[in-house]
Amino acid sequence: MNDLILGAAGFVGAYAIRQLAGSGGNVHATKLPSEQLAPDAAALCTVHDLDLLDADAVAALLETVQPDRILHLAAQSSVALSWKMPQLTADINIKGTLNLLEAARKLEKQPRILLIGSGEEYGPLQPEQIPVKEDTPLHPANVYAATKAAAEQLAALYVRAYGMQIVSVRAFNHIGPGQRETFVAADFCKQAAEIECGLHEPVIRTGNLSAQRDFTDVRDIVRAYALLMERGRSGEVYNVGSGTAVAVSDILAQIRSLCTVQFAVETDPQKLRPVDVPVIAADITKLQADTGWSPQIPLAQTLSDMLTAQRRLLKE
Ligand code: A2R
Repeated sequence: MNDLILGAAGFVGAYAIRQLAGSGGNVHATKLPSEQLAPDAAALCTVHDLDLLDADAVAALLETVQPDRILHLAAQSSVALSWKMPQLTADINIKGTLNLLEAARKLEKQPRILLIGSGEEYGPLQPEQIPVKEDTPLHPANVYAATKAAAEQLAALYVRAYGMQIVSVRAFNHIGPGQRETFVAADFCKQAAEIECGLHEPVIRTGNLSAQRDFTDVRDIVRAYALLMERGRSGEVYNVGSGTAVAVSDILAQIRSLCTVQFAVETDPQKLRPVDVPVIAADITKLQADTGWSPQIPLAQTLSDMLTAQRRLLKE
């Protein structure tokens, strides 16, 4: 079994390599030329440089690797950056996906593709729509979400038009050690670790603390991806999340209880978004019915692992 992971140098990539290599697959992974894979993950796979915006290079790589399955993680994945760089976000998330679909369509042996979208695609939800089911209409409320919805529509079209084997995911917030601080839990853990070390005044700066999100450990997320690559139904969309909404203020409270020093909290207007969605939580009935998956790592464990990883980074 040849597995190809696109965008493997990102946060999820290293975890996905470990997951797929661990289940016996022959794993190929791509990264941008400027990126590095985590050394332990790189040792488990064949690494290729690939810019998804280079359509010829995407086609050539797929011809060489002849993948049985493709996990498409490559993206501009930050909502905040998507407001600042909308064209770049659209290029990578839409045109990049189209380059993949076109290259895969032309292969003699069709690979199965797992396309990773986002719970952000749903946009603002009424209380009665939560937890949100996959058949809920999409009303993306930021540039990132709109590009992910567009990529998913293109994939659905390629399934109908060309009979391709594509399973789509709407992933909800995933967190864990190694995540960049453009994401809220990682940001808080980094600030807390810096305060503990005396590198930072004892104040954590936050955006909107009342937002509620569906947080899942990245190690549980990649386990769900592996199961969907195996058992997901082509042409279907699956929510991947915990099924429970947690307020960002609760994440901060849990980090406070793990932190060895006291800190104050201040709102940083830079961290507020032009449009924010108050509550997001996934209905994961379909994922559970088709794969048997359920999350196993408690939030407290994830946050403790993230804070430990940040403390270790600061000591290096
Ligand atoms: O933006 P960078 O330099 O960190 O690189 C990201 C990479 N990437 C690309 N790869 C190939 N060709 C491109 N033109 C291109 N532009 C960006 O994709 C990064 O290494 C990777 C995506 O990783 P993250 O941004 O860390 O996302 P994460 O958290 O691993 O999420 C994976 C997927 C994404 O599709 C998200 O939108 C979704 O899960 O939630």
